[in-house]
Amino acid sequence: MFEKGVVPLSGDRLNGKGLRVLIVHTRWNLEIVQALVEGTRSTLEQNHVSDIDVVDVPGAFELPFAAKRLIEASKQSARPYDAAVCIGVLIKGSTMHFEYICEATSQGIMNVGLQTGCPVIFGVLTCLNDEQAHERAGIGRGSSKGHNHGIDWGQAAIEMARLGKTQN
Ligand code: INI
Repeated sequence: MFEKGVVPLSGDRLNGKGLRVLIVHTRWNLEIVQALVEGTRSTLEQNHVSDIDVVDVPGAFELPFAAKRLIEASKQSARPYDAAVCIGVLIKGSTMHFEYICEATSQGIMNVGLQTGCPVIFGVLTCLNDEQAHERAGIGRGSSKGHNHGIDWGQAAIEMARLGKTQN
């Protein structure tokens, strides 16, 4: 049977021991964003990542800039970040410029990863309405609470951080 979504990893590929991870999140749509940050953070912790920094910015448009600055600054320290997760929620209808922000944010986040060499996870929900956004953060108000995508982003951060480390 077809199962939608990513096939989860298990075993050592999900072992985050010794990794340092940055979470940058927006204050736009904060109730939903907080659930996603918690999903990401608890997944990292459950998989033995003990060094996690959490920084907030106003909106999704600011995520790439902040991630790039913080990743670059960490390279001057004894422990550079091994991965970053950018988290935000864009809801169509809340703004006329939804499409522009989605485009700029997704391209920006991809570029930060490629330019810095630090894997950056795209933790931005782009939703048609509030209901979809709540469900994708695991806080749906209908019969199903949905699935918290922060869990997937935490796992992706560990997988990609480990990939980065084995290539060096
Ligand atoms: N930022 C978001 O993170 N989510 C949104 O839904 C949103 N809407 O709807 O406008 C949003 N806008 C703000 C934008 O990201 C910037 O913070 C702002 O334009 C200042 O640069």
